[in-house]
Amino acid sequence: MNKILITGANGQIGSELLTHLRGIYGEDHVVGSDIRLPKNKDDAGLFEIVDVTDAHRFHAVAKEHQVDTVIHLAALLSATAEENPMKAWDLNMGGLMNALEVARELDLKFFTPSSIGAFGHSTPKKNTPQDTLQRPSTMYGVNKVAGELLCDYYHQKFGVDTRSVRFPGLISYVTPPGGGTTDYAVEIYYEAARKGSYTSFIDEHTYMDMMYMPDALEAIHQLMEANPDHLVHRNAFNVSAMSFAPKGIAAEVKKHIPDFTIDYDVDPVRQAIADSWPDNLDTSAAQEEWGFAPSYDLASMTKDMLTHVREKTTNSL
Ligand code: VAH
Repeated sequence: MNKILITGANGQIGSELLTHLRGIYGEDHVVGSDIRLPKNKDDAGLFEIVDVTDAHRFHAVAKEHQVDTVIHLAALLSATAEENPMKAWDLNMGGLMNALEVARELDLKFFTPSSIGAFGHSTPKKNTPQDTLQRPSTMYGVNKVAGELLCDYYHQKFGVDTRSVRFPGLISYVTPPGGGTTDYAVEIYYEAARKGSYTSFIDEHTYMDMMYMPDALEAIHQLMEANPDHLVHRNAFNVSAMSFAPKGIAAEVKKHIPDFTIDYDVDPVRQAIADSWPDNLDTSAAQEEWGFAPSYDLASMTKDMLTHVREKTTNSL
């Protein structure tokens, strides 16, 4: 990669990926884009307003900046997509098709994330294989499976260098997620720091795969720089760093905030989504084909998250 266009650059992944890749490739080698400028306009760097459902604008911006890579992140997440499935289809699939067409027309490398949401009730829940049944029961999951198949199609049919990972729940302190089923695992840190307690919308015993954002950002960089000759798979690799349930992350928070308490007010919509997802993934293909190796586990992530969230909470007082 030399010149990169990121869509959805104001989002949970995009806002941090912009900084991460600019630190590697240089400020002027990474163009951010989203449907509006970022809040901190002054230090936004190269940034364009792009609605990914506008194919002409999307193509024009990629051509004008002479990028060699598109990292397409603009999408609605699982819970929001379930509330508004038609809007999710239009944005998640219409935007993806436009992104793939731009990559084909301009001969660009291409990345877009899939998700553990691409699996369903009939998928083996434990040690979920790289190649297995994918019959999701959510619009988000349908979008992700269709997206994986489209990305493989554009590679096989048109030779586009498409690569993707199935992200687990991503946890970060920079930009809060929006509309995700795994968002509880971010909220718990903020609520623990603010008021010493948290009410979880996911049942205490529900396991889901998770990863700290620094590991997710480096996974994108590593995969995109991997030798294509070593890739047996492309769209999309299972990646995860840990698997826990709300009771597990709560116990880890209590090690830092002994009086912390958690209770439960389960949201049936997001609980149903979580119940359809795996407990933990087999990530051996990503390890073997491009050296995936996350650095953070639940203990080290919790220590780092609470340090930064406490700083943000104190500064915002
Ligand atoms: C969501 N955070 O909850 C996203 C992600 C695996 C979860 O896809 O929708």
